[in-house]
Amino acid sequence: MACSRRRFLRHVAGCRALAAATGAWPAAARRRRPNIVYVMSDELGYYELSCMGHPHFTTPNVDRLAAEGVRFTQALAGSSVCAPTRCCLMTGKHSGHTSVRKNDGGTPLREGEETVASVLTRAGYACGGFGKWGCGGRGSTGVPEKHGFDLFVGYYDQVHAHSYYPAYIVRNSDELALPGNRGGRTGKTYSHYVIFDEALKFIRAHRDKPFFCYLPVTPPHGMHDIPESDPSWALYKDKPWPADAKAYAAMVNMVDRQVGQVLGLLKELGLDRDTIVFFCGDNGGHDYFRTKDRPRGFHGPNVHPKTGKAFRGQKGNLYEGGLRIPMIAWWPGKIQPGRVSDLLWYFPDVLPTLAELAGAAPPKDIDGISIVPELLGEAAAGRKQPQHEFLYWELSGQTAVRMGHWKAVLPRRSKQWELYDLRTDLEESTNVAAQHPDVLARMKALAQQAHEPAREGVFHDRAIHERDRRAKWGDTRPARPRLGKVNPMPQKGLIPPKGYKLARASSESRSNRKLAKNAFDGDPRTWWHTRFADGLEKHPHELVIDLGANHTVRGLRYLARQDQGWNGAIKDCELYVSSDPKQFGEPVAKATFRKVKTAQDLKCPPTRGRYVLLRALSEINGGPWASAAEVGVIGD
Ligand SMILES: [Ca+2]
Ligand SMILES: [Ca+2]
Repeated sequence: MACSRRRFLRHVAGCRALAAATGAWPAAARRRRPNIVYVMSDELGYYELSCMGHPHFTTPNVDRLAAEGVRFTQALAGSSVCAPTRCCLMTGKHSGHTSVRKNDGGTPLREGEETVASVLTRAGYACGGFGKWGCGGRGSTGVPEKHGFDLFVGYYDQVHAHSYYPAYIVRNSDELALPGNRGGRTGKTYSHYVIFDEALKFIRAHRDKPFFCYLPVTPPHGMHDIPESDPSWALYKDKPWPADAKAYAAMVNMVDRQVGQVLGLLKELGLDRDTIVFFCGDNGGHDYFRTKDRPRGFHGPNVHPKTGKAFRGQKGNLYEGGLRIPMIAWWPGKIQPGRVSDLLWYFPDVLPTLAELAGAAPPKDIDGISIVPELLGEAAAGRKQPQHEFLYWELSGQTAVRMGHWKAVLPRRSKQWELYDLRTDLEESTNVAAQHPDVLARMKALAQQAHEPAREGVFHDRAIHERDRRAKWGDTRPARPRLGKVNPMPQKGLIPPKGYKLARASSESRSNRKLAKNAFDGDPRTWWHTRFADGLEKHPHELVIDLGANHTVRGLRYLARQDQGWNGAIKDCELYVSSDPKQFGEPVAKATFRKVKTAQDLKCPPTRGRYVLLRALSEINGGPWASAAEVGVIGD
C-alpha cells in the first residue's frame, strides 16, 4: 500500500514536472476527467436551505447533494455583489486584480482575458453557460463567447436580468425571442424555463465528451416572479407571508427541483459517476422583505435558524454576511459523502480547481489555489491541501482581508480599519484592532499589496447593450404620470395657429421628442426643448414660425412648459418680423418673461410680415437652454 502510494506520488511528481515544462498534463497521466456542472443561485443565502434547518425552505435535491457530497462552511464569495463576484469566479483572481469591479451591469472583461471556460476549452471541454453572465454587455470585449464559451444563453447585462419576462434573451450575442413577453413582471414565456431547458439540451448534446455546464441561474434574484402554474408556487401561495417573500421561497424550491432534474439527466445518460456538481450562492444573503419583527429580512438569510446568531452585514458589504454563501460539491465515488469541511476558500479558487480536475494548466497570474486535495482527499490528489496566506476583497471603497481566523475590514474609506477574531466572534461584534495592532498592520500591508487599479474592457457598440437594459421593462413601464391641471393658451387676438408652419429652429431635443413643432401644436401638454443630449446647444435659441402669408403682427404670446420643471423657461427674448425667413433686421420688441406657468404677452408696434422669429437670450434660472409649451402670434 505504502509502496504503491509512493509510486503514485512519484508518478504525480513526474507529471507535475512535465506539466510545468509543457503547460499541460500528458494524456496518459490524466485521471479520468469529469464533466463539471456548476450551479450558482443568485442571492441564495447561507442558511436558506432545508438542510441548514431553515423552516421556510424546501430543498430536498440540494440537501441530497450535501448528504452525498461535501458541504463547506467557509467557502466565501469573490465579492458581495453580482458582477464583481462573477468576475472572480470566472478569472481566478481576487477583486484587487479583476477587470470587473463595478456592479453597473455590463462592465466588460478585457479582450483575451482567460476564464474557466477558455482554460477548459483548451483542455477539450465543451463549455456552455446558462443564466446571468454579468462580465460584459453585448457589444463589448467581455461577451462569454469570446471567453471560451461555445454557447451562452440568458442575460449578458444584469439590468436585463431583472425581468423574467423580457421580449428576448441573448444567445451568443443574438436575440432569442420569448413569445408573448413585453418586459416587466408578467408575460407568456418565463425566461428561466427557456434558459434551463437550454442547459439540459447542452448536457444531452455533449454526453460523449467532457463538458462544463455553468448555470449562474437568476432565481431567486428579483424581480421576485414565478409562474402561478409552477409546482413550487403551490407550496407557498397560501402562506401568510408578504407576496415577494412567498415568490422568493418558491423560486428557491424551483431551483432545487431543477437541480434534481440535472441529477436525473446525468443518471439517465450514465454520467452520474463521471460528473462533479457544485452548488453555491453568488454573494452573501440580502435582508430582503424586512419587517419590524424581522429586521434581518423576512427569511433571515444570515441568521442561524436554530441559535439566532447572525453574520454581520449582508449583500453589498464585506462583513461575513456579504461573503458567506452556501457551497456544496458532489461526485459519487470520488467525494466522501456527508462531509462538512471548514476549509477556508473563495471564488478565485474555482478556476484552478476546475483546471486541475480537467487536467488543464491554469494561467500563471491568478490568485486562487486548487482545492482538489480537500475535495477528493489528499491521497487521491497526491498532495496536501495548500492554504491561503490571506484572502482579499475590495468593493466601492470597502476593503477586507482574511488571514486564518483574523478578519480585517475597512467599511468605508473615511473610516478606521476594524479587526475581528472569527474563532470567538463569528458575528464580528467586537473590534479588537487596539489589542492586536501588529496583526492589523500586517493585514493592512497585505491589502495594500493586493490592490491594483482596475483595467476594464471596452464597448464597440453601446447601442445593443442599452437595448438589453431597456428590455427589462420593454413597453410595460407604467406611463409617466399625466400632467396635472395645465394652463390654457388663450386664443383671443392670435393669428390662428392652425396655419403656422415651422420655418426653422436652432435646435430641438429629438431624443425625448421635445420637438420644435410642439411649440404651436395647440396642446399645452407638449413642449419644445432645445438640444441637450448628444451635445448641448446654448443661447441664443431661435424659433422661426411661417404664418403662411403676410399678416400684421402685433406681438407674441408665450406659455412656459406645464410640467413641474422650469428648464428652458424663457426669460430675456427678442421678437423679429420679416417677409424673408433668412433676413430679420432689427428686433420689433424685447421682453423679459416672468417665472409663471400662465400665458404672457409680448407686444410690438404693428409690423407686416410672414415670418416671426422668437430669439431666447436667457433662461429663467440661468440655464443654457430654451423651452416653450406654446407660442402664438398676436395680430390679424
Ligand atoms: Ca447576486
Ligand atoms: Ca405644445
